[in-house]
Amino acid sequence: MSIPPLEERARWLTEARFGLFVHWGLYSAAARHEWVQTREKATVEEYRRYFDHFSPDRFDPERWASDAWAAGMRYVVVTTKHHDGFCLWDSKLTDYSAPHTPAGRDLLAPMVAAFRARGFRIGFYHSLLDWHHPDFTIDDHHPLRDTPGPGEGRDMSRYVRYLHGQVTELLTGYGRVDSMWFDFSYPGYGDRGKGREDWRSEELMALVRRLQPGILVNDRLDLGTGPGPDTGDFTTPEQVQPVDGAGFDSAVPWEACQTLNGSWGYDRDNTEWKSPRLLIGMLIDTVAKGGNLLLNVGPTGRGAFDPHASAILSDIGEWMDAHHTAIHGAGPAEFTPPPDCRFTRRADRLYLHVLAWPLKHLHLPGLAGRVRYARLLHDHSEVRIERYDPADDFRRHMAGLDPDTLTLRLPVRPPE
Ligand code: FUL
Repeated sequence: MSIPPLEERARWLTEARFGLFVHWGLYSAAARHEWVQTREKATVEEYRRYFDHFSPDRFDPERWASDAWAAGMRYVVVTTKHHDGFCLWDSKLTDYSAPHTPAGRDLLAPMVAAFRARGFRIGFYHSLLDWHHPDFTIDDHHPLRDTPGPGEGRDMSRYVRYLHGQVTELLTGYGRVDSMWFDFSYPGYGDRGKGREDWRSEELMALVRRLQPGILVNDRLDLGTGPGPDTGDFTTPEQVQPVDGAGFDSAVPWEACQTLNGSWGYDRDNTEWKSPRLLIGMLIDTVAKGGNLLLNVGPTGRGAFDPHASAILSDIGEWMDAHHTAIHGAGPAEFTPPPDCRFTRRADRLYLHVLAWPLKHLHLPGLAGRVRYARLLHDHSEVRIERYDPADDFRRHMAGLDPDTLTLRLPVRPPE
């Protein structure tokens, strides 16, 4: 089957603009960050206690999906397997999976079903690393290298067969998968010798393309990005708002991923929650620069969203309810915004996002004569356009404006 052009495959992604990232696995029970196994140098045996006690009795994927939908998210990317090697689905290639914990069942299938039923596009995060697999080579800069284990004698090629086999299971057992989110190769690291990450990335990419010709693949197989099928389809800046769309290949979509509090997995005592206002600002900034925002929630070991996370999603949802037309299906505009503002654009509508309320007047260079009507988006109240008598150069001169500049007279009270 032939692979549709990137532009066509990526249309849903750039239309959606906003997605939910879910990091959920055994580390959610430890509740101390998804890297807890390596941070605390736990051996496979020590870490197994989370496997033995993984009993997510509050797991309610319909609720996850409805909360995320209400927040304005339109796609989901879920950790099928994180670096700890634990599989949320019923893999035939290992017993280190949800059905073999007290959970007793495949947890990926109900998630996919719930999100798909709501209208979400489905993405699978899949770690290339595996701290559980006996043949995975723990690289030489990894804290786990000091833990007792087979060490020598590990056979990476066996692990790679396992990796490719699991990817095959994921891309044949759950219907259409819209994006594959591999994590991660470290460019150039292999040159240091020991611990070479050789995923047989080219073959893996070809396998994914063959199994799901319409899929999007991220950039973490280290094959570069570009519009061709042999490379990644989108880039994934992590925990950073890129300066602008530049620096990335403009033919390739990008998706910034961000946490709510610095940790991807549930981290009980981490209180560094970003405010809804900040996150909405990040979403706006991202769309204004032509990208997507993939915002993460780390559900608890019981399978519920942390109340802080739910409250944040609900606040974002309130904003999205009134402003989603400036986000969904929107993208960058060709005008330079004034300080503390961003433009997004959708067809002939220009959206001006005012991140800090200005002093009554807002001057928009290059827009004089190009705007028919202006209003606040949340309640459609008119925003007055200052009409200068072309003969009256005096006021213009007083404000230091050039004739190309459009001036809006903003209400004193910002929208709440
Ligand atoms: C990183 C991982 O190491 C983190 O745990 C997380 O999954 C993030 C999205 O990608 O590279």
